[in-house]
Formats: sequence, C-alpha cells, structure tokens
Amino acid sequence: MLASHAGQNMTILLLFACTSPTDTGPTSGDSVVDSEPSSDTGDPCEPSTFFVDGDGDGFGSADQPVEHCEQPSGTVDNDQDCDDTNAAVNPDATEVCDGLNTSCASDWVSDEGTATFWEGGASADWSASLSGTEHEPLEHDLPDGELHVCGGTWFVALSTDDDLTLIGHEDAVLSGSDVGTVLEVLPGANVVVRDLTLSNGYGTIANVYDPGAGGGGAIWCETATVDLEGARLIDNEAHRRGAAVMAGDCELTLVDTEVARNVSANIGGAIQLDASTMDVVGGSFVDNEGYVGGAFYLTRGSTLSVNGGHFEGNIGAYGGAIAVEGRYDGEIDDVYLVDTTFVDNDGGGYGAAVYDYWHSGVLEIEGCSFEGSIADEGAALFLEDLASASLTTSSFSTNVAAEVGGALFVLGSNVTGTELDFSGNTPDDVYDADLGVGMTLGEGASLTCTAGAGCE
Ligand SMILES: [Ca+2]
Ligand SMILES: [Ca+2]
Ligand SMILES: [Ca+2]
Repeated sequence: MLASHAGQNMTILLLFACTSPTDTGPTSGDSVVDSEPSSDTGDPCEPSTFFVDGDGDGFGSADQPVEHCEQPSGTVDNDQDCDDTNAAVNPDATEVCDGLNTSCASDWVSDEGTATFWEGGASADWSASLSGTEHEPLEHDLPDGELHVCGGTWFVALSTDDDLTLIGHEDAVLSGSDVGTVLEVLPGANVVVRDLTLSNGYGTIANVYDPGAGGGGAIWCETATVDLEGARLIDNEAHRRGAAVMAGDCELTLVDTEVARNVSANIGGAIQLDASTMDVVGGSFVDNEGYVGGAFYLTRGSTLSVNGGHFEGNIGAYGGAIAVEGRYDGEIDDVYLVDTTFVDNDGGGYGAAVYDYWHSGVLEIEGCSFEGSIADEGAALFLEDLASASLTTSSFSTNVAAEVGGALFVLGSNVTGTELDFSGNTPDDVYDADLGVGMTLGEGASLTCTAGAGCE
C-alpha cells in the first residue's frame, strides 16, 4: 500500500536503519519504500508493509504505512486502528457509551441510546437500566462509580448517597418528565455532573430547613457536594423553591454551566440555597423566574461567589436575578460578584440584579456591569439592612426605576463605592434613604436622598 497522505508524521520513519546513504529521506506525501541493499551488509531485502501504532494499543494507522525490510519499532503489521491517538479505541475494545466508535466497528454511526457504568475499571452496559418512559421515569439508586449517558432523552428519577460522576455525550438529556426530581443527592454524597443536560424536572421535595416548602426539579441536595461542569439545567419547575437546584447544607460548584428557563412558584426561581455555599465560574443564567430571586435565592447563612457569570432576562417580584434574605439571627449571608454582567433583568418591586435585605452580611461587587434593569425601587441593586457593601469599578447604564433609585436604592446599609460609572439611569442614579454611605459617584452621577448631611 503506497497511498499518499499529506501532513503525516514522518518522524519515526527517519529512524529506520536500511535507508540508503544517498537517500535524502521521506518527504510529506510519500510512503517509505526501501529495497536497497543494506549499506552495512550489502544483502538485498524484501520490504514488507507495517503501520505506525501511535497510541501503542497494538493496532496501526492506515494513514501511516511503512515499507521496510524489518519491522521498525513503533509499528505493527495491521492497519485496523480507527483512532491512533486513543489507546482505548481499537478493534479489541468493548463498545461503550463515550461518543466514539470505541470498537472500530464498520457500521458504527453513534452511541445514541446507550449508557455505560464504570466502577473499579470495569464497564457494564446500563442502556436498559435507565430506560424509563416519558410518562413513567425510571427510579434508580446509583452506587459509587461513573455513569456515561449517550445521545437521546432518558426519563429518570435518580438518587445517590455515594461518590458518583455523571457524564453526558452527544447532547444526552436526563428528563424528569415534568413529574419529579431528576437527581436526588442524599447526605454524604459527592456528585459531579459533566456535559449533561438535566431538564423537565418537577420539584416537590422538602428539606430540613423548611419542611413545608418542596422543590428541586433538576437536583435536590442535602448535606452533600455537587460539582456541575459544562452542564445545562433547563426547563425545570418547582412546587415552591429551587426549580433547578434546591440545596440544604450543600457545597455547590458551577463551572461554565447554563441555567435557563427554570420557574419556581415561590422563591429561588432556579437555585435555592439554605445554609449552603455556591461557587460559580462562568456560565449563563437566563430567563429564570421566581417570586423572590428569579435566578438565585440564598438564606440561613449561605455564601454565593460568582466570577464571570452572565445574568439576563430573569424575573422576580423581589430580586430579578439574585435575592438575599438574612431572615435568621446569627445566620449571615455573603455575596461576592466579580466580572459579571446583568442585562435586562426584571426585579418587579425591588432590585432587578440584586435584592439584599434583612440583616444580611457582606456584598462585594467588582468589575461588574448592570444594564437595562427594571424595578420600582433600586432597579439594579436594592440594598437594605446590609452590614457591608463594597462596589468597585462597575458600571450602571440604562436602568429604570418606576419610583426611585435608577441604579441603586440604599437604606440602613453601610455602602462604599469607588470608580463607579453611571449613565442613562432613570429617574436618578442613586437613592439614599438615610445617607449612611461613603460612596464615590462617577462624574455627573446623581444622588438623591431623604435625610442627613449633604441632602438638600
Ligand atoms: Ca494504535
Ligand atoms: Ca487506538
Ligand atoms: Ca462508543
């Protein structure tokens, strides 16, 4: 076989021993053919065809033939490897759900409709084990291990109290069929969800902090950790709280995760945090809706950190995107927002981007932008009874309050601001109800207030 392949890696071919001294070496597009006598012995040789085995799985690449008298190291005598960069892919491999033609089968099209569970280095076919119907999602308790789910929609009601990783391929979807929670993360569990969509969950499960308020459509979590990486939580609903995630005493991490179109009848349109922490890196939070906290609601001593997130089109009567309520004595809630954008959120009465109220702890905002917010008071930020708020190098533009505080409404809160840019906010930029602030406004920014020194 002397097929030509431009760009093939010829490095290994340069090592072959019986190349003639006058040979200038292979060039791109050539196969190597060498039937010249060895310069050492003068014996003629009959060349054979070998194939480079780049990943060392015992199968060679048809794209890299080698004609040679003796088998060069790094080559094999077959060309059956369909992916010579992945040793797990070869004709001897068991076909598994990984989005790849794992076994190099000639009739493979996709892994759609298959699922594979890995535990202790052994794989098991779970395709049948996860096949619920649209009207009857399949209940399944998952043990320690790694579940791979391939293309298609899987109707499930999963739970685990173990160390579990869920990985999606080929746009796989786990659906709650609009009747129940997709994934219950029980006390002690450590769960990772990667590249997988959880949709159409319906949350009705209460937690120990509020037995009367059920929720958690996509994920319900208690005293556990959940890491979401490249996941999508979309189109979930809740009876009352946290349509996408309801977390009690949990540690959550969201990296590049999309949370969209989740709706709760009461609070925490997408995510409800009770005594929990959540670190968000990147990702988008779009078109979620709840009565208090359209996207996120935190209380009972929770901490939220967002770096590089995007919030758009979220709706709440109090807090279109994020609502914080320090309702409970000694349980302080802290929020840190860095390099995050808020666009066209609707806060109803108060705070389209952030509504922070009722003896809350720290709010730190740095490098953020707030644009197109709508609310009655404090269109972007509504800050009341907040222990400490620090606003740095952030911009507020085209936010509209029906009453006061086009960008900010401040009451009973210690607010410091530096390097803030205000433009086009209506009817004013900042409304300070008691002038308890040490805020540096941008040039031309407006401050209105009701009492205290400096208020005229
Ligand atoms: Ca190979
Ligand atoms: Ca391979
Ligand atoms: Ca496969």
